[in-house]
Amino acid sequence: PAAVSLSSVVPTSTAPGKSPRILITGSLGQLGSELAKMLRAKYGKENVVTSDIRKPDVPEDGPFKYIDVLNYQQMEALIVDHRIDWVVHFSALLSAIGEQQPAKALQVNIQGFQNIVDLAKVHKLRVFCPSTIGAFGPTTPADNTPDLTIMRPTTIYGITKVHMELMGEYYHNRYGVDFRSLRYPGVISAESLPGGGTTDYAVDIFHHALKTGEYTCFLSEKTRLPMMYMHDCLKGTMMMLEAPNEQLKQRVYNLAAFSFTPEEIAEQIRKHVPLKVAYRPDFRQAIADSWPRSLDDTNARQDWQWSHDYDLKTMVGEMLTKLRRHYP
Ligand code: AKB
Repeated sequence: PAAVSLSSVVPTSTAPGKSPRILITGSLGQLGSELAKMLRAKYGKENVVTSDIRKPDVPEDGPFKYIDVLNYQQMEALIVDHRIDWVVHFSALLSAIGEQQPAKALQVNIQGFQNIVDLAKVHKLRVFCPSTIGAFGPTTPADNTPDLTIMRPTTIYGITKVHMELMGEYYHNRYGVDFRSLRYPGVISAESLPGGGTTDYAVDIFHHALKTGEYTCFLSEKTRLPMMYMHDCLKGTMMMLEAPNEQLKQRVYNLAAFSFTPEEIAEQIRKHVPLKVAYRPDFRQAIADSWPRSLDDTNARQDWQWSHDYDLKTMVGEMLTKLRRHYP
Protein backbone atom coordinates (compact mmCIF):
# COMPACT_ATOMS: atom_id res chain seq x y z
CA PRO A 1 0.00 0.00 0.00
CA ALA A 2 1.05 3.57 -0.67
CA ALA A 3 2.40 5.48 2.32
CA VAL A 4 -0.16 7.83 3.85
CA SER A 5 0.75 11.46 4.30
CA LEU A 6 1.82 12.65 7.73
CA SER A 7 -1.42 14.51 8.35
CA SER A 8 -3.80 11.73 7.38
CA VAL A 9 -3.27 9.46 10.36
CA VAL A 10 -6.02 7.07 11.32
CA PRO A 11 -8.04 8.87 14.01
CA THR A 12 -7.56 7.39 17.46
CA SER A 13 -10.61 5.94 19.15
CA THR A 14 -11.27 8.94 21.40
CA ALA A 15 -14.52 10.72 20.60
CA PRO A 16 -14.31 14.54 20.52
CA GLY A 17 -14.80 16.13 23.94
CA LYS A 18 -14.37 12.81 25.71
CA SER A 19 -11.42 12.22 27.98
CA PRO A 20 -8.87 9.82 26.49
CA ARG A 21 -8.16 6.66 28.48
CA ILE A 22 -4.43 6.40 28.93
CA LEU A 23 -2.08 3.52 29.79
CA ILE A 24 1.44 4.25 31.09
CA THR A 25 3.92 1.36 30.95
CA GLY A 26 6.98 1.40 33.20
CA SER A 27 5.07 3.87 35.31
CA LEU A 28 7.14 3.35 38.46
CA GLY A 29 10.24 4.82 36.83
CA GLN A 30 11.56 8.37 37.04
CA LEU A 31 9.15 9.82 34.47
CA GLY A 32 6.08 7.61 34.81
CA SER A 33 5.22 8.41 38.38
CA GLU A 34 5.27 12.16 37.72
CA LEU A 35 3.50 12.08 34.37
CA ALA A 36 0.76 9.88 35.90
CA LYS A 37 0.06 12.57 38.52
CA MET A 38 -0.24 15.22 35.83
CA LEU A 39 -2.43 13.14 33.51
CA ARG A 40 -4.69 12.07 36.38
CA ALA A 41 -5.14 15.67 37.48
CA LYS A 42 -6.14 16.61 33.95
CA TYR A 43 -8.10 13.60 32.68
CA GLY A 44 -9.38 12.01 35.90
CA LYS A 45 -7.87 9.29 38.08
CA GLU A 46 -9.86 6.44 36.57
CA ASN A 47 -8.84 7.39 33.02
CA VAL A 48 -5.14 6.80 33.63
CA VAL A 49 -3.97 3.23 34.19
CA THR A 50 -0.42 2.90 35.46
CA SER A 51 1.52 -0.35 35.06
CA ASP A 52 4.87 -1.91 35.85
CA ILE A 53 6.46 -5.25 36.76
CA ARG A 54 6.95 -4.43 40.43
CA LYS A 55 4.80 -3.45 43.38
CA PRO A 56 4.33 0.30 43.94
CA ASP A 57 6.09 1.52 47.14
CA VAL A 58 3.20 3.80 47.98
CA PRO A 59 -0.47 3.24 47.13
CA GLU A 60 -1.32 4.45 43.61
CA ASP A 61 -3.80 7.25 43.17
CA GLY A 62 -5.77 5.37 40.48
CA PRO A 63 -5.83 2.00 38.74
CA PHE A 64 -2.51 0.14 38.71
CA LYS A 65 -1.91 -3.15 36.89
CA TYR A 66 0.97 -5.58 36.83
CA ILE A 67 1.95 -5.72 33.20
CA ASP A 68 4.94 -7.16 31.38
CA VAL A 69 5.39 -5.38 28.05
CA LEU A 70 6.89 -8.57 26.64
CA ASN A 71 3.55 -10.34 27.09
CA TYR A 72 1.40 -9.34 24.09
CA GLN A 73 -1.77 -11.13 25.28
CA GLN A 74 -1.61 -9.59 28.74
CA MET A 75 -1.13 -6.13 27.23
CA GLU A 76 -3.95 -6.64 24.77
CA ALA A 77 -6.35 -7.77 27.50
CA LEU A 78 -5.57 -4.66 29.51
CA ILE A 79 -5.99 -2.35 26.50
CA VAL A 80 -9.33 -3.93 25.63
CA ASP A 81 -10.67 -4.24 29.19
CA HIS A 82 -9.82 -0.63 30.01
CA ARG A 83 -10.76 0.72 26.56
CA ILE A 84 -7.36 2.41 26.24
CA ASP A 85 -6.94 5.21 23.65
CA TRP A 86 -3.39 6.41 24.29
CA VAL A 87 -0.30 4.53 25.47
CA VAL A 88 2.69 6.26 26.99
CA HIS A 89 5.39 3.64 26.70
CA PHE A 90 8.12 4.29 29.28
CA SER A 91 9.32 0.69 29.87
CA ALA A 92 12.97 0.54 28.76
CA LEU A 93 16.46 -0.23 30.01
CA LEU A 94 18.58 2.95 29.93
CA SER A 95 22.13 3.46 28.66
CA ALA A 96 24.35 2.29 31.52
CA ILE A 97 22.27 -0.72 32.58
CA GLY A 98 21.84 -1.60 28.91
CA GLU A 99 25.62 -2.05 28.57
CA GLN A 100 25.55 -4.37 31.59
CA GLN A 101 22.56 -6.36 30.38
CA PRO A 102 22.53 -6.05 26.57
CA ALA A 103 20.36 -9.13 25.94
CA LYS A 104 17.70 -7.88 28.31
CA ALA A 105 17.88 -4.34 26.88
CA LEU A 106 17.33 -5.74 23.39
CA GLN A 107 14.38 -7.76 24.54
CA VAL A 108 12.64 -5.07 26.59
CA ASN A 109 13.40 -2.12 24.32
CA ILE A 110 12.85 -3.82 20.95
CA GLN A 111 10.24 -6.51 21.61
CA GLY A 112 8.43 -4.38 24.19
CA PHE A 113 8.02 -1.53 21.70
CA GLN A 114 7.09 -3.93 18.90
CA ASN A 115 4.22 -5.25 21.00
CA ILE A 116 3.04 -1.71 21.71
CA VAL A 117 3.19 -0.52 18.12
CA ASP A 118 1.43 -3.68 16.88
CA LEU A 119 -1.31 -3.16 19.47
CA ALA A 120 -1.53 0.50 18.43
CA LYS A 121 -2.16 -0.63 14.85
CA VAL A 122 -4.85 -3.14 15.81
CA HIS A 123 -6.64 -1.00 18.41
CA LYS A 124 -6.04 2.43 16.82
CA LEU A 125 -4.06 3.84 19.73
CA ARG A 126 -2.01 6.98 19.95
CA VAL A 127 1.43 5.92 21.16
CA PHE A 128 4.07 8.11 22.74
CA CYS A 129 7.51 6.58 23.36
CA PRO A 130 10.50 8.70 24.37
CA SER A 131 13.73 8.66 22.43
CA THR A 132 16.93 10.18 23.76
CA ILE A 133 20.18 12.01 23.13
CA GLY A 134 21.55 8.45 23.34
CA ALA A 135 20.14 7.79 19.86
CA PHE A 136 23.07 9.87 18.55
CA GLY A 137 26.66 8.65 18.36
CA PRO A 138 30.29 9.74 18.05
CA THR A 139 29.94 10.62 14.34
CA THR A 140 26.93 12.90 14.98
CA PRO A 141 27.77 16.65 15.01
CA ALA A 142 28.01 17.19 18.79
CA ASP A 143 27.00 20.85 19.08
CA ASN A 144 23.48 22.01 18.29
CA THR A 145 22.63 18.58 16.97
CA PRO A 146 19.60 18.91 14.68
CA ASP A 147 16.64 16.53 14.35
CA LEU A 148 17.85 15.06 11.10
CA THR A 149 21.50 14.09 11.16
CA ILE A 150 23.93 11.16 11.35
CA MET A 151 22.69 8.56 13.86
CA ARG A 152 25.15 5.77 14.49
CA PRO A 153 24.93 5.18 18.26
CA THR A 154 27.47 2.88 19.90
CA THR A 155 25.40 1.74 22.91
CA ILE A 156 22.77 -0.99 22.85
CA TYR A 157 20.34 1.56 24.32
CA GLY A 158 20.96 3.99 21.47
CA ILE A 159 20.60 1.27 18.86
CA THR A 160 17.24 0.19 20.31
CA LYS A 161 16.03 3.79 20.40
CA VAL A 162 16.95 4.46 16.75
CA HIS A 163 15.15 1.23 15.91
CA MET A 164 12.13 2.43 17.92
CA GLU A 165 12.06 5.79 16.07
CA LEU A 166 12.29 4.14 12.66
CA MET A 167 9.72 1.48 13.47
CA GLY A 168 7.30 4.08 14.84
CA GLU A 169 7.70 6.18 11.69
CA TYR A 170 7.24 3.09 9.53
CA TYR A 171 3.98 2.16 11.30
CA HIS A 172 2.86 5.74 10.96
CA ASN A 173 3.61 5.96 7.24
CA ARG A 174 2.42 2.48 6.36
CA TYR A 175 -0.55 1.96 8.68
CA GLY A 176 -1.43 5.44 9.92
CA VAL A 177 -0.48 4.72 13.54
CA ASP A 178 -0.46 7.93 15.56
CA PHE A 179 3.13 7.50 16.79
CA ARG A 180 4.90 10.36 18.60
CA SER A 181 8.35 10.64 20.14
CA LEU A 182 10.66 13.19 21.76
CA ARG A 183 14.42 12.89 22.14
CA TYR A 184 14.87 13.65 25.83
CA PRO A 185 18.09 14.99 27.31
CA GLY A 186 19.08 13.89 30.85
CA VAL A 187 16.12 14.60 33.14
CA ILE A 188 16.63 16.03 36.63
CA SER A 189 13.95 15.47 39.25
CA ALA A 190 13.44 15.79 42.99
CA GLU A 191 10.41 13.55 43.49
CA SER A 192 11.64 10.44 41.69
CA LEU A 193 15.04 8.89 41.15
CA PRO A 194 16.44 7.93 37.75
CA GLY A 195 17.99 4.48 37.35
CA GLY A 196 20.56 2.96 35.04
CA GLY A 197 21.37 6.09 33.03
CA THR A 198 24.56 8.00 32.19
CA THR A 199 23.04 11.35 33.14
CA ASP A 200 21.98 10.06 36.62
CA TYR A 201 24.94 11.84 38.24
CA ALA A 202 23.08 15.13 37.83
CA VAL A 203 20.44 13.89 40.31
CA ASP A 204 22.79 11.91 42.62
CA ILE A 205 24.94 14.99 43.16
CA PHE A 206 22.07 16.82 44.91
CA HIS A 207 21.37 13.98 47.34
CA HIS A 208 25.07 13.69 48.24
CA ALA A 209 25.46 17.46 48.59
CA LEU A 210 22.66 17.53 51.17
CA LYS A 211 23.52 14.24 52.90
CA THR A 212 27.32 14.41 53.23
CA GLY A 213 28.59 17.45 51.33
CA GLU A 214 30.77 15.13 49.23
CA TYR A 215 30.27 13.45 45.87
CA THR A 216 32.34 11.18 43.66
CA CYS A 217 31.27 11.74 40.08
CA PHE A 218 31.45 8.92 37.52
CA LEU A 219 31.93 11.40 34.66
CA SER A 220 34.88 13.78 34.26
CA GLU A 221 34.49 17.42 35.25
CA LYS A 222 34.37 18.72 31.65
CA THR A 223 31.74 16.34 30.23
CA ARG A 224 29.03 18.54 28.75
CA LEU A 225 25.61 16.98 28.19
CA PRO A 226 22.12 18.29 27.37
CA MET A 227 19.85 18.28 30.46
CA MET A 228 16.38 19.38 31.49
CA TYR A 229 14.37 19.87 34.68
CA MET A 230 11.43 17.49 35.20
CA HIS A 231 8.90 20.33 35.01
CA ASP A 232 9.98 21.04 31.43
CA CYS A 233 10.14 17.38 30.47
CA LEU A 234 6.54 16.91 31.64
CA LYS A 235 5.47 20.11 29.93
CA GLY A 236 7.02 19.06 26.60
CA THR A 237 5.63 15.55 26.89
CA MET A 238 2.10 16.81 27.56
CA MET A 239 2.36 19.24 24.63
CA MET A 240 3.56 16.53 22.26
CA LEU A 241 1.00 14.03 23.54
CA GLU A 242 -1.89 16.43 23.05
CA ALA A 243 -0.75 18.28 19.91
CA PRO A 244 -3.29 18.19 17.06
CA ASN A 245 -1.90 15.97 14.32
CA GLU A 246 -1.89 18.87 11.83
CA GLN A 247 0.77 20.61 13.95
CA LEU A 248 3.17 17.71 13.76
CA LYS A 249 5.42 17.99 10.72
CA GLN A 250 7.46 15.02 11.89
CA ARG A 251 6.90 12.21 14.37
CA VAL A 252 10.16 12.59 16.35
CA TYR A 253 11.49 15.88 17.73
CA ASN A 254 14.56 16.90 19.73
CA LEU A 255 13.66 18.50 23.08
CA ALA A 256 16.20 20.78 24.75
CA ALA A 257 16.62 23.17 27.65
CA PHE A 258 20.27 23.69 28.68
CA SER A 259 23.62 21.90 28.87
CA PHE A 260 26.23 21.78 31.64
CA THR A 261 29.27 19.89 32.89
CA PRO A 262 29.65 18.22 36.34
CA GLU A 263 31.99 21.09 37.27
CA GLU A 264 29.36 23.69 36.38
CA ILE A 265 26.49 22.06 38.28
CA ALA A 266 28.75 21.57 41.33
CA GLU A 267 29.65 25.25 41.23
CA GLN A 268 25.98 26.22 41.06
CA ILE A 269 25.11 23.92 44.01
CA ARG A 270 27.99 25.45 46.02
CA LYS A 271 26.20 28.81 45.88
CA HIS A 272 23.69 27.22 48.30
CA VAL A 273 25.49 24.42 50.19
CA PRO A 274 29.11 23.30 50.65
CA LEU A 275 30.13 20.50 48.27
CA LYS A 276 33.39 18.68 47.54
CA VAL A 277 33.49 16.72 44.30
CA ALA A 278 36.00 14.05 43.27
CA TYR A 279 36.05 12.76 39.69
CA ARG A 280 36.43 9.05 39.04
CA PRO A 281 35.17 8.37 35.50
CA ASP A 282 34.03 4.78 34.87
CA PHE A 283 32.55 2.97 31.84
CA ARG A 284 29.83 5.62 31.60
CA GLN A 285 32.41 8.21 30.47
CA ALA A 286 32.72 6.53 27.04
CA ILE A 287 28.93 6.60 26.71
CA ALA A 288 28.74 10.30 27.57
CA ASP A 289 31.62 11.08 25.18
CA SER A 290 29.64 9.56 22.31
CA TRP A 291 26.61 11.84 22.90
CA PRO A 292 25.88 15.43 21.77
CA ARG A 293 26.87 18.38 23.95
CA SER A 294 23.79 20.37 22.96
CA LEU A 295 20.62 19.81 20.95
CA ASP A 296 18.87 22.02 18.42
CA ASP A 297 15.12 21.80 19.07
CA THR A 298 14.02 24.60 16.71
CA ASN A 299 11.45 22.39 15.01
CA ALA A 300 9.59 21.61 18.25
CA ARG A 301 9.63 25.33 19.09
CA GLN A 302 8.24 26.24 15.66
CA ASP A 303 5.76 23.44 15.02
CA TRP A 304 4.01 23.17 18.39
CA GLN A 305 5.37 26.18 20.32
CA TRP A 306 7.57 24.27 22.73
CA SER A 307 9.52 26.42 25.21
CA HIS A 308 11.39 25.55 28.41
CA ASP A 309 11.01 27.42 31.71
CA TYR A 310 14.04 26.38 33.80
CA ASP A 311 17.74 27.08 33.32
CA LEU A 312 20.65 25.65 35.35
CA LYS A 313 20.35 28.32 38.07
CA THR A 314 16.58 28.06 38.64
CA MET A 315 16.67 24.25 38.41
CA VAL A 316 19.38 24.01 41.09
CA GLY A 317 17.53 26.42 43.41
CA GLU A 318 14.29 24.46 43.15
CA MET A 319 15.93 21.03 43.47
CA LEU A 320 17.62 22.07 46.70
CA THR A 321 14.44 23.59 48.14
CA LYS A 322 12.48 20.41 47.39
CA LEU A 323 15.15 17.95 48.56
CA ARG A 324 15.98 19.78 51.79
CA ARG A 325 12.75 18.34 53.24
CA HIS A 326 14.28 14.85 53.00
CA TYR A 327 17.56 15.88 54.70
CA PRO A 328 16.66 17.95 57.72
C1 AKB B 1 20.47 7.88 30.16
O1 AKB B 1 21.39 8.51 30.71
O2 AKB B 1 20.60 6.73 29.73
C2 AKB B 1 19.15 8.56 29.99
C3 AKB B 1 19.07 9.23 28.66
C4 AKB B 1 19.82 10.47 28.40
O3 AKB B 1 18.40 8.74 27.80
N1 AKB B 1 18.94 9.51 31.04
